[in-house]
Amino acid sequence: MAVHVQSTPQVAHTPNPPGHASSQQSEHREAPLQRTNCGSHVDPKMVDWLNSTSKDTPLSEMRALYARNGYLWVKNVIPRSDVLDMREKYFSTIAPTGLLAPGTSPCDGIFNAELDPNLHQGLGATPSVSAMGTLDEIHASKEYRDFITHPELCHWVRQLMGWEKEVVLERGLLRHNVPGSKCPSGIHYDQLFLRAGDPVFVTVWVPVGNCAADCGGLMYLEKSCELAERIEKRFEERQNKEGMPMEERISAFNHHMGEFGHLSHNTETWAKEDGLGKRWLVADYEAGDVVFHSPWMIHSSSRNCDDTGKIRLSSDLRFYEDGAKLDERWTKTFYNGDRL
Ligand SMILES: O=C(O)CCC(=O)C(=O)O
Ligand SMILES: [Fe+2]
Repeated sequence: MAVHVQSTPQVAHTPNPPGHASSQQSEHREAPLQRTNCGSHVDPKMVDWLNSTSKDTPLSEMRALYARNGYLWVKNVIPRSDVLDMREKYFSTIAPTGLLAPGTSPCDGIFNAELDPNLHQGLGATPSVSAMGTLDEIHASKEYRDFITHPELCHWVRQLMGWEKEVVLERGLLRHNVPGSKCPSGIHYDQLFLRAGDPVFVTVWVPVGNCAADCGGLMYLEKSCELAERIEKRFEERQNKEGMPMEERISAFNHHMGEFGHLSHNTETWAKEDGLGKRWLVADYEAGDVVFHSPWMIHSSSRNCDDTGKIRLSSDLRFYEDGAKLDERWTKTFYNGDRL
């Protein structure tokens, strides 16, 4: 068993007020400045905390929260040691590319400050050519295959969604984000990338290691599912008008879309102009947490500003109910060049 030295934040179970989505806590902590690719930071008035839910919350309440908010962030779903084993596996496999600070342990995942962060991006951005084979290897590894079918994850998906049997898409992704590099994930909702299937899946975003709000994790646009559905309808109308071939329609990279298939990389301007002035919700995630989010929930990542050099690592997985119309393109293990 690996030795894990990631420290647990002092307030382990309620890092964000209100720590429980339905709790009565009134103390309010200022959200930290969120740095992105555009401007120095997002207007603090547009940033607030994501609410976490403890796993002993009644299921009916959790389902209601998921339906109302488009996400459910649950604490302590996966044993912390299983998550940190995955972190160690990832960084020890990628260490020969020189990513890690000399003398540091793979589980800590500390970036080598001598390197140019923008040349050492992970998936979602532009990984270096030297890392590509390694990323393929990690995604195909037994450890990662076991991780995406973790019994706790599958149990929670079945329970939350009320499904008898779930199917996990083989194309799960591990994404690292080094301090100082551009944000890997622009603004999007996941259905954009899985248009060949019905919008009935659930995404599970798993921080693989602690990830404080200034460490480049996901931020969610509050109550944004209806907005995303309207945006997708507009895309469909334009595609119909043009008579766009099906193969292009299902692509998140067709000519209606922005860079990398995203709606925008300008978090503040987009939220103000297209996002109806909604706020970005951020979080101090911990190893063991998971966030379930809807195919329509709008989200993006922020810049990793961790001053200890900690690399953000996360995994995102998608589950459908057995028998649902799923996006077949995502049923194969990720490899560089799969163009999805
Ligand atoms: O981790 C990221 O940067 C992106 C993840 C994501 O978009 C998702 O989980 O749907
Ligand atoms: Fe996403």
